[in-house]
Amino acid sequence: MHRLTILVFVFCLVAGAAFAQTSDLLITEYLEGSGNNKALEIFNGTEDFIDLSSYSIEKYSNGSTVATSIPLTAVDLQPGDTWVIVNNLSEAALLALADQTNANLNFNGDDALVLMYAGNQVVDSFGRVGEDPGDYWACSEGNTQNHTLRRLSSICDGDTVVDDVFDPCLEFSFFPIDTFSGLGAHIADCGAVDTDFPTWGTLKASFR
Ligand SMILES: [Ca+2]
Ligand SMILES: [Ca+2]
Ligand SMILES: [Ca+2]
Ligand SMILES: [Ca+2]
Repeated sequence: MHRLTILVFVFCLVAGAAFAQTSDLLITEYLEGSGNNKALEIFNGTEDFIDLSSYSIEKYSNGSTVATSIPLTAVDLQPGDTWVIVNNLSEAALLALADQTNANLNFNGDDALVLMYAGNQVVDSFGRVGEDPGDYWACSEGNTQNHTLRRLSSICDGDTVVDDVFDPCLEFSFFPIDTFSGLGAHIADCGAVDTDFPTWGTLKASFR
């Protein structure tokens, strides 16, 4: 390769790596509020636009292993942007924050939720599919009923194992019932994580 071509090539690789954040879409907020107040926030922490039409939320109620599917709207979600899905019977203040409403988004604390790609590839999950925990999954900080749970900024990869033990304290912080203020934005502190690009070592080796 010409020297300049190589320089441009290297620059693009480094720039790509620097902007790479999460590995795919993430569930970054879970709101199980009063009445019909229910919401999920999905975050695009990658460097690419993502067409949401290939994704769905699969809801497994009360320990069931059979899902109700909630397709996401066919839009291209920008890098760094969020998509907020709200139950259509939620109160007006919550509906005002919705990018999409859906009547099937009606979990109440003991229901597992899976973010799925192309109907069969698990991208992220919340709760434990196949387990009815009683009323909710709990840990030292709180539980999954009548709370808002926000994904920790340190989480950069989805929970793709849908049926292992679910400890919400490991990846979420807890807020009081009907906390809406975090919906519509998310910070991911993931640095330049990316395995798709060569390291400096492999780059140097390719110049020899
Ligand atoms: Ca509730
Ligand atoms: Ca339930
Ligand atoms: Ca899991
Ligand atoms: Ca948020």
